[in-house]
Amino acid sequence: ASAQIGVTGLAVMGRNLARNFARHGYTVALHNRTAARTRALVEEFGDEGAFVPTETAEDFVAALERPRRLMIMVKAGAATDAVIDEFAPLLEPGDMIIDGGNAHFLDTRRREAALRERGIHFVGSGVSGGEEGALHGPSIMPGGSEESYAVLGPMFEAISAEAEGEPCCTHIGTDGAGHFVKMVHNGIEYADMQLIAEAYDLLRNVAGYAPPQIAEVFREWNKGRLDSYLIEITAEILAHTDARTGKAFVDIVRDAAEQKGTGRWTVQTALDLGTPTTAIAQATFARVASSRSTLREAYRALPGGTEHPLRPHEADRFVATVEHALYASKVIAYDQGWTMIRDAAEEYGWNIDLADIAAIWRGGCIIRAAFLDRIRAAYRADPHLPSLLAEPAFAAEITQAQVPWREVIAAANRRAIPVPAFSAALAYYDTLRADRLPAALIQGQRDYFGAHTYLRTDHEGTFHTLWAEPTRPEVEA
Ligand code: 2AM
Repeated sequence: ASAQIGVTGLAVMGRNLARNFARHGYTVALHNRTAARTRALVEEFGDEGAFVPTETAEDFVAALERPRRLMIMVKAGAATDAVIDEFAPLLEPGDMIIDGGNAHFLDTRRREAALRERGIHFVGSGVSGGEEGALHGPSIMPGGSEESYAVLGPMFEAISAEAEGEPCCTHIGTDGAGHFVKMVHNGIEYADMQLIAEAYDLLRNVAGYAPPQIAEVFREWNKGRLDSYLIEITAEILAHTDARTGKAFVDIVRDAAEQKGTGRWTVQTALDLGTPTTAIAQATFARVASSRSTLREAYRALPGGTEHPLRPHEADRFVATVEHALYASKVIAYDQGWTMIRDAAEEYGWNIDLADIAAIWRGGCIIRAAFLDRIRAAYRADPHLPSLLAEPAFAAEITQAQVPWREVIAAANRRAIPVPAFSAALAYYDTLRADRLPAALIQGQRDYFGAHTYLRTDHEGTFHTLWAEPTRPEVEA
């Protein structure tokens, strides 16, 4: 028993994580359902560190130092349960199973509770950054017990990405907190991608820019407050020319966006928690809608906007306008994500440090961005900040963005360019800042047809109006 960690499930994510541990000096036990993968890893990368290849579950478990640390890197869902069922009987109290897959946090809560009864720590851990991240440093979001983090934390922090010398890994909270936060990360990622895509669409079809010009705009933006991995790769994608046709790459790709489902989970969960994550929801629906070819065909010939693209001098001014709108919408989308994490922390009793979430997303993961430093600072200064917009610097930027933000959405509407995420972000802002909302009328409608009662602005108590009576008298319910 010499391995500090074992990895089972040696597809590309598992393989790269195993190599990452080994490259950091850990002895790594290897296991895979199909032993050929285990052998291939050792053959190809065996000189990178200390690997202990094993073929049977028993040998794998026997290779692990106590308390055993066994990391599962298989497909989320039934495969994860199957692997847990295979290994749990071979483990002892104090041992740890880490699930580094993209599990649903409710599955993680269930598995954690079941294994806790047997004295086994189950650590559902978000791992972000894809294949490259897994090998060179992901952002790691472990849930599970404090005791498990005391052992696993240093190992995860060693292999995680770094941002300004700090590891992109922290103990998120108990049971499913890690997988929850990973899910929200992906939801925010959907929103950020959609916002960037809408900004591109505006530059293309309102400003009339060609893809290489837009690439240049994104490159410039990447030097400022929008500095982020997603903006950076967007510039590269837009600058890419298809070798086959000589056309802009973006013009030869089918415009039907796919998804693996974490965005959908985020939206479903947001509804359950009562969190209005509208930008994430619109981003998810935008992907879904783009893929509905029959519906798109049915709508295709219907009328849209009438206005022409801007003239060149107007177009150049429009670029800065879009930057404001993109930035403001992005702040709202992230604020919605953080609100969702706060809501879940309350619902599930997780003690989540909201500043730490920003800190560990600064490196390794897809939404890594300079702007996360500011989110961290905001929550460091006030852990109970009710919203990012309650922080003066963010409020000032949003104030500054008012005119351009609205202008961009209006310009899009007039030209029939869909901007669902920009619009959702602005509507969210206007909803929350409104002095009075038409929700009052909704309450009236509910009371009218369903006697659902209402509260008054001027008196305590619950009331119902007898709508069927000619004088509409009010009664206390
Ligand atoms: P395989 O190489 O034997 O297919 C990603 O699919 C990884 O998870 C692969 O390493 C795969 O093993 C493993 N995997 C998928 N389903 C599994 C299951 N039900 N039991 C064990 N490993 C599984």
